[in-house]
Amino acid sequence: MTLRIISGGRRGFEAEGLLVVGAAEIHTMAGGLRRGPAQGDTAVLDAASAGGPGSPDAPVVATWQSRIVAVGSRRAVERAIAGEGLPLERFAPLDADGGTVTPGLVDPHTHLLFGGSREGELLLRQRGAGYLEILASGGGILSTVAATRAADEEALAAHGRAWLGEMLAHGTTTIEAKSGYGLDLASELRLLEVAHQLGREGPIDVLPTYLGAHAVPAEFRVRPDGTEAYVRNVLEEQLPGVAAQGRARFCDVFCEEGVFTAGQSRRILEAAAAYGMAPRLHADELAPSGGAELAAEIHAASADHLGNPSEEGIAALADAARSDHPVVATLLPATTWFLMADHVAPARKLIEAGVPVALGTDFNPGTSPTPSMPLVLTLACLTLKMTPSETLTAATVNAAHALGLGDQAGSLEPGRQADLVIWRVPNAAQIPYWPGADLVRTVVKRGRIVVDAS
Ligand code: IZC
Ligand code: ZN
Repeated sequence: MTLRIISGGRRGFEAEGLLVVGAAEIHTMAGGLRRGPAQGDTAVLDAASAGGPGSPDAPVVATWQSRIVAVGSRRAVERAIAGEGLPLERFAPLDADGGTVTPGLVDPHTHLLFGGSREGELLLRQRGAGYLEILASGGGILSTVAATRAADEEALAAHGRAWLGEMLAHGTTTIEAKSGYGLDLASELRLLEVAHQLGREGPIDVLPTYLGAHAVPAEFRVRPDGTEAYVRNVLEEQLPGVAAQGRARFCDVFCEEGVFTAGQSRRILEAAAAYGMAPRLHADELAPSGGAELAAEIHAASADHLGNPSEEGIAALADAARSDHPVVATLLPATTWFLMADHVAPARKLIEAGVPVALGTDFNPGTSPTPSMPLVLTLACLTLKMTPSETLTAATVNAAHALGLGDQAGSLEPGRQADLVIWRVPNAAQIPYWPGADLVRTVVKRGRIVVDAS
């Protein structure tokens, strides 16, 4: 097999049409954010019940330039193309060869950009050290901060480009990328700028999030009022600077016992919202810390991790799900797995309570060094007891909603971005079923073939 990643240069390039034919299944994810029993509804069109992949009733997807034109039976799609006045002969056939078609995967929680690596912590944890214990002794996030501050823009961009290539090869077409390894204004701005530029470069769309409140940096730790002084630095110096730069779409805080309290997180996220950065948060990753409750209270776009939320926190997210401001629960099972944690996110409880669930990699050098969303789907099935269909929803339409992109990405519907993956398996249940296998055959981003492993 030859894998060809054809990245870069999407701006200014106009693809013409593609007609994706020969799929055994097309999971359209049409119909918006999913919750409760609908979490597992992937709005699938299958060829077998339409007379086989060669039949005029078999499902196809048509894209024109950067958008989806139509999805449905070949007959209906050709009619729709004609109805739009588009030239059918300029739609190049793309043969899925009996594979499965899904929207491009959306990874709504990554720490894409950092210097260095932390493989040493794996050994420390195997010998019994705790995550927060390693952080308190100056390791963990703080060791990545030292390496990141020492890295220039070029080095960070080269690192980001390489990992984005990995993500693309695993079927991811849109990501969120947090800062949070600079922890001073200049370094945070550098991370946000590089994330923004990598998104412009393409083909993956990159949405930058400001995470200045990821940890208290070493220069503040030596002060008796260190945490509070750093929170004031975030509020008075970093947030205005980040707002003036204009790159960050979201603001995030590591709301966790021993890191930032719910009260400190609220002050930061409310100030950020006033600057136009929508709130999302690291909520109750390790211990119940009021993160889920805060996410519901401030109408966060998403509450992430939820490895150990309180019952009240789950109830608050369930109430939010019934309101006009549903908070997406973004679960990160690769992290609990890699930390060998004794808690995992209560995915079944959340789904049964009607909370919309998304999945992300949490790609970072300490607790989840994997760029692979398919691996995350496997871990969600095995450790969170989500069904394969629920995981696919979580990695597409619900993840897009967690990023405020529900009307652009995460589903195959007319008008949405033409972001899709052809998987070399005959049904979507096999995507999490072969962990570690390379199942991506073709990736299309904004109507262009950007990975071709056929
Ligand atoms: O570098 O340890 N939990 N932030 C919050 C992380 C994990 C990333 C890290
Ligand atoms: Zn994270």
